[in-house]
Amino acid sequence: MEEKQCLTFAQSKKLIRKLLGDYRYEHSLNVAKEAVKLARQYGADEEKAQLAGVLHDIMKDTAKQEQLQIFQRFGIILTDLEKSAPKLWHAMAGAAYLEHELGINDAQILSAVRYHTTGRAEMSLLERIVFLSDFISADREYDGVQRLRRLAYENMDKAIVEGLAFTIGELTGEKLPVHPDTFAAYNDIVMQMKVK
Ligand code: DGI
Ligand code: FE
Ligand code: FE
Repeated sequence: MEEKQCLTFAQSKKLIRKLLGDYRYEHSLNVAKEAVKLARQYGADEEKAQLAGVLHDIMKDTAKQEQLQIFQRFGIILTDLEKSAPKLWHAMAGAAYLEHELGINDAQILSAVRYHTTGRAEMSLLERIVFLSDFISADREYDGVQRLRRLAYENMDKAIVEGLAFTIGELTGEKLPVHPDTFAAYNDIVMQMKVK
């Protein structure tokens, strides 16, 4: 069956304007902009990158209780680790909301939203673009962001692995659980770089 996207960029913007606060709305526009640039650099579909970018945090400002209701409504079972880490929920809830509430059936866009926080092993080009755009968008201000922005356009996988290492370092520093997909993403890229 022909894939249909169901939403234009303009419609997506309007939609997230209602669902997100000012800060998160601006962040989403910045991620969309960065995703288009990365898509151009690495030969991905710029329109899909823009849509996935603008929609990636669609559930970020939604109450935890409502996110849990989304999981329940669509039969999504959380692991114990996921239950204990509410910051991971918006990615899973976002993909489910896009698919089931908005009727978006583009599997590439759905999985780019689904895995934008943790990453996973063998990420697709679109998944990697959204993951990285989220890390280097214009509103990000952490130490080393300039270097990571440069690296993102030179070697996407090196930049992603830097991002993952940073996140894993932060999480372990605070003794927070690291999702298996985060480790899998990290191990996958590191091992591929060693083989090369
Ligand atoms: O939604 P954003 O703030 O734009 O960015 P994001 O979706 O990457 O979320 C980042 C947050 O998610 C940050 O507080 C760290 C957390 N996070 C990322 N990977 C993991 C994680 N938290 C846990 N517990 N485990 C992870 O593997
Ligand atoms: Fe997010
Ligand atoms: Fe984000």
